[in-house]
Amino acid sequence: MAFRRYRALPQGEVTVEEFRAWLGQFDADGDGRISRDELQRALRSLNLWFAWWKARAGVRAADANRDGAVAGDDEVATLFAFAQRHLNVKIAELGASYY
Ligand SMILES: [Ca+2]
Repeated sequence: MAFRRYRALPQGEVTVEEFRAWLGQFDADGDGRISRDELQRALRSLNLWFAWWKARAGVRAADANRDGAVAGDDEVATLFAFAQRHLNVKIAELGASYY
């Protein structure tokens, strides 16, 4: 995939809905799941360092059913929490239930 332009995350605080919408554009094969490769592309678009490592860590943290991808509301919510802790994404309205 060459120089496709991705929508950036909104500036300032990000809600889980915004995060999910942003993440969805990296679902290259459209299967509704974010694989490690797809997450890596997402993190690269944020100009994050160590995108490969962070994608691996993010999927590992969020992939509750161990199918190798982030899928479903619960796993996206966990990834969202991971992004807040490790990727310096500012998160709005993060409920205690995500922990
Ligand atoms: Ca996918």
